[in-house]
Amino acid sequence: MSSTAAVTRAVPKFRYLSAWFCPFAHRCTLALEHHAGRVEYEWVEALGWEKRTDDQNVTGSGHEWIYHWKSPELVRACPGALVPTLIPVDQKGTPDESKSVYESIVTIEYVDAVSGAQGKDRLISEDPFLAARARVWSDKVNRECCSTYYGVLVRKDDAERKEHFNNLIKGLENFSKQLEATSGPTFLPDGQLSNVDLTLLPWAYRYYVFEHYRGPDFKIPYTSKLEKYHGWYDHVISLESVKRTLPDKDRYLEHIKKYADGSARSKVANAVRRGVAAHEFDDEKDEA
Ligand SMILES: N[C@@H](CCC(=O)N[C@@H](CS)C(=O)NCC(=O)O)C(=O)O
Repeated sequence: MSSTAAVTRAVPKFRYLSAWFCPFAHRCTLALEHHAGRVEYEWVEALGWEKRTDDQNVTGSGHEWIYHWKSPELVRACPGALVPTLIPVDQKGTPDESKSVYESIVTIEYVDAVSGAQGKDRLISEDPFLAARARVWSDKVNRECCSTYYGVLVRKDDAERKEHFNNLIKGLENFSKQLEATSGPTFLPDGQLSNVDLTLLPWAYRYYVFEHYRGPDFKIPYTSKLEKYHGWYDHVISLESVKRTLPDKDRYLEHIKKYADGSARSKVANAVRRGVAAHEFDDEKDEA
């Protein structure tokens, strides 16, 4: 055997602690499906909601939705007990909770790193400059285009909702302008999918709920400043690896009602109700 002969590589396997509705987890699902065949996973639904009477008047709606159930495995494997959480499983099938990985944007990078993919299949560019730029933009779209989503839904005052919506549109315009710098419809050149696309996509797919719960003024407009954004969206949403991950729109609409009527109690909802951005939640202050 020559020293350059390919070594057979064991496909990395995971228990994937997730929740069907969760856009943060959706990021991780997108990475796992992008690398289907190069990584394997077992989906474990790890959160359960329950509707209760709001005795303490926490939500002001007369009722509250709380997480009545979190899988014990999730509580053990992730300090904040949040999905997505990935637990590696060895070739004999034994999970190692001491090596769990969480935080959705980190999970994208991790899945990409263990996938063994190369070149244009990578979600983190092999070019250090492009990879660095993508990390900056992944964080930026998270703050400007994803966190603002909860402000539009959870805040009660219409002017405040509008302010969050306008900030979201500004974020999409910034993203749109960056897309002009590439040759392809994606953030990286030549149509290569990246952590930036996967960070934004779960929310971009969910923006339709605004029109339903907040009216026509909250529809993402088709302006010239957003032309590239819409082109990006149409491209990424039609990819086969993405289509496999999309939750049913009516089912999700029903789920997100608890955020739209202010009765959801989760770390993200509690943080936004308290007046800070969704990504600034505090494990202690915002514990549901
Ligand atoms: N910063 C985390 C946020 C994840 C998150 O908030 N996930 C929600 C489900 S959509 C969750 O697990 N919530 C549990 C809780 O609020 O206690 C990430 O990016 O992974």
